[in-house]
Amino acid sequence: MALTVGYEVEEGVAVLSLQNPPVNALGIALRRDLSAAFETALADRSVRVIVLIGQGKLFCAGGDISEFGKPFEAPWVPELFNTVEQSTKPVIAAIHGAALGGGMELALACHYRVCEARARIGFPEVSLGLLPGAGGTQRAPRLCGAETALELMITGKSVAAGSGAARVFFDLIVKEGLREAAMTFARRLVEKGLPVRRTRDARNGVKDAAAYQAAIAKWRKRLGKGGAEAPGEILRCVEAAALLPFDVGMAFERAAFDTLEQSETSRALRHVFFAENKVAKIPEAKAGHARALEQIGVIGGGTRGAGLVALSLMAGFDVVLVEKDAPSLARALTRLRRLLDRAVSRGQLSALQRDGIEALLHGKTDMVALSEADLVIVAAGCDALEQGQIFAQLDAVVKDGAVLASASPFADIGALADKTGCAEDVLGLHFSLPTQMSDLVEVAVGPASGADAVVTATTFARKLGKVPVRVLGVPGRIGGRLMAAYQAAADRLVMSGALPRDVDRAMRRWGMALGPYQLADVMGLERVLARQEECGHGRRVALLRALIKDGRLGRKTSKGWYRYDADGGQVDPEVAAMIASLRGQTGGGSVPDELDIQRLCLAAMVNEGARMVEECQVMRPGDIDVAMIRGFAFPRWRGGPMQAADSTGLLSLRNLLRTCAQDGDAFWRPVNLLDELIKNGRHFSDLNG
Ligand code: 3H9
Repeated sequence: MALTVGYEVEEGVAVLSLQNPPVNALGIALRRDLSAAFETALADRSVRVIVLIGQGKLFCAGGDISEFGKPFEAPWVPELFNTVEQSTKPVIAAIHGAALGGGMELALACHYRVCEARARIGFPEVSLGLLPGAGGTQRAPRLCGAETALELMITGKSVAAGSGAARVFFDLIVKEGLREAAMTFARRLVEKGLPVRRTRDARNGVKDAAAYQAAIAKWRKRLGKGGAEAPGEILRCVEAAALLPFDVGMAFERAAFDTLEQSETSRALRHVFFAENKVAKIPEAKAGHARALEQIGVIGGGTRGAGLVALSLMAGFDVVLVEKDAPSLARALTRLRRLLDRAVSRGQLSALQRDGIEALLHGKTDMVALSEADLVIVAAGCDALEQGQIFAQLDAVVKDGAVLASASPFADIGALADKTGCAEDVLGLHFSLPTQMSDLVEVAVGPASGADAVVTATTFARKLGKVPVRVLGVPGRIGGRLMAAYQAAADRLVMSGALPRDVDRAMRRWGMALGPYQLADVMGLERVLARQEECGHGRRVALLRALIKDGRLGRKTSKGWYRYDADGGQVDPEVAAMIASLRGQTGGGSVPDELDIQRLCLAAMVNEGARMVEECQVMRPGDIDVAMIRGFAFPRWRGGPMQAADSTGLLSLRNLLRTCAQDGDAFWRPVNLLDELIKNGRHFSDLNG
């Protein structure tokens, strides 16, 4: 097997190069090879200095995340880094690209550090529900103090090595020519006879005890009492760095790391890390090529359309916005300006840039204006008939090779493609709302969608800073269908004795940003009704229909599931009375408690997700998780609904669904995939490939 660490000696300098593509992660092979290379360098009497450098695009992206949660194999990372630090010959880390997590910890275990100014350094472990577990919490503060260490470790953000407080870690920062600079640095060390310099013995960062404690106190206050586990553990470890001898601090860090590594939260966040990488792997990527994209056409300047125009302009595209007539166009432009102003106030755009990008916009009332567009997104036409007509008209005006996309989550892409003579160029691009805030774009692939069109659409989504998730072009997409199932579960719970506020509270406590009824009021009840009907829940919406009939349309009418006044949403006795009356008609049931609520809502979403996996509408369960986290405020730390189902236990969810299905409603029947997984002792995570 090829070695993952290169070894060469040049004029008394041993150069050990990490060669473990794609990111030089510290997997078992690299750890063994690095350990062996160190032994060789230490034993080689001609070697005076050791330089550690990364091959490829970066120095090292840290521990191999795929090994976490499994029994570790020696040499384990902290021990290996201790060996590096204990080296009797000076060790220099030469950093380019990035040194992240364990990669930065490796650099800290070296005696000297040389880097490229633009290299990114940081401790992203917190985003995996972990802490730097290879000495980072003990070594970094000894160099940089508590404030910088906590800032880096608790936010998890990477920074340029040559910027601000990060400079303190480095002995030499170069613009380019890293290897030569490191070699010169090494030779100079030998010439000057400079000794090893172990970070464990550094005192610079901890000598001002008052400043150190002030930083700890500041971050403790900022973290508050509750919250995620990893930041609290990071804080305690960094505090320990100033109080405990190094080796005891290391043991303290190790214990905290082990606990976090075994936690459900870290398991879920690690799952999300890989799911977000995998979601980009789509079959079309192999065969397809992205077409050139200069001009984007958007038909319809409503909330969704205006949002799309704003995003496209901000990404630097020339945009043609088409509305049906001059007044509609004027309204769309006003909406658009409001969005751009908001982007300025959020700091996403400068006032100067806003004025500049407006020059890229062409507002028109005739589809002929789309003749040069490379991609046209149809954000108008509320029903299939209207969308079909628009696609037929578009076909006559657009140039060959233009990609035609429907922004509607309910469009049947195959049916729309049939209205055109270019079925291979037709697909869906569903941006979650609000378009400016949400990261998700569901790329809906029809039976005839060609690979080039799909790759072009995903490239476009990425240029807008979004996460594209591939789904088959059947109505509802991922988010629509799972949110409709969630709502159906909530309604069932309300009909069996819970109140909307109980459901909302239970789901917020579970981690959702808003409960289903709060969300419904924000969305507008008519939109919720349309979604429920489109997703096949037409016979489960009696209550919703009753509210709409009563003029309760959500926040926009100051009453929906709640009543709104200056103090926000209040429980509305009239709604309670309507619920009671409908319950009287259907018989009601036993009152569900918080756990019942959380489990049924999850079970409904998971059953719908499993249906999509079973019917091959999504490529993997992890794609559903990414879509729900990125587009529908599903708590990231739960890992998405499919991961949450794995953690909760498929058997208990399946049994709950079976109980619900006893009333004859087929929606609640567990899909076969659930039975199959349970029978074979498998999980959704086993289907992620
Ligand atoms: C840690 O270090 C803990 C220590 O404190 C203690 C240990 C005891 N492991 O993102 P890309 C894969 S925790 C395993 O497309 P880019 C990734 O899945 C670690 N795999 O590249 C993908 O695989 P595939 C702390 C990893 O250029 C491929 O590499 N470090 C790891 O767009 C390419 O990745 C982090 O959290 C890993 N550490 O971005 C850094 N990293 O091709 C995580 C990547 O099969 N990594 N892969 O889909 C990143 O943030 C980005 O990969 C990076 C490069 C910015 C480095």
